[in-house]
Amino acid sequence: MVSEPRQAYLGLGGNIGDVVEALRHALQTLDDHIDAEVTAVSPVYLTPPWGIEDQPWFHNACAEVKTSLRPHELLELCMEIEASLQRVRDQRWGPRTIDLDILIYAEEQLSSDTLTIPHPRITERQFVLQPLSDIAPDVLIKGKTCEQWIAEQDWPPLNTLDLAKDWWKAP
Ligand code: A4P
Ligand code: MG
Repeated sequence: MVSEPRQAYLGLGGNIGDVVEALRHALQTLDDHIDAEVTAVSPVYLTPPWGIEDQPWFHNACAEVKTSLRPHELLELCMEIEASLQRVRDQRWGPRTIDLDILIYAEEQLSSDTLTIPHPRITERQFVLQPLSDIAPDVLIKGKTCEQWIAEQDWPPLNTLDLAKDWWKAP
């Protein structure tokens, strides 16, 4: 644990089973953790599969988290949540019930065997840039905002699910 809470951004997605329910579970578990608070969540986007195209479309969202967990502790928590949602790792970029990626952790830049921050593929991915721009419009990634990265691409617009603003919270 670090003493002062830091601001982190997470990317969440999945394409097997009831993904909205899995996203809710993941976000509530994070928020219930004593050392983490979910402070903003994007809408849920329907996104075409990236990497391996022959698989169902994904649901994706991004979340802002204030946390006193260090980056590797936050990764451990994310992996525990994935495990609790029966995430099976068999194929890189393949179908999954849930995937939690740490996109940004404060000003941190680190690269170890298990963790690279900022996440190395943010700027190539509409399914990350679009929801991230909703909750972090001013955050710079490699010197540009998400909107600026999106404007450089020729991506068709994405649809969101028609959910309440606080869709992830328990009713
Ligand atoms: N790892 C390193 N850095 C990080 C980080 N910043 N955050 C390591 C999280 N994990 C990080 O991940 C493999 C390892 O990456 C972890 O053990 C961790 O130590 P994984 O989740 O087991 O495998 P993966 O997700 O299949 O691989 P990878 O490379 O993380 O894939 P991505 O980048 O997560 O992409 N299409 C759409 N539309 N929406 C999606 O959400 N997701 C993927 C997966 C592919 N296509 C998609 C989507
Ligand atoms: Mg991943």
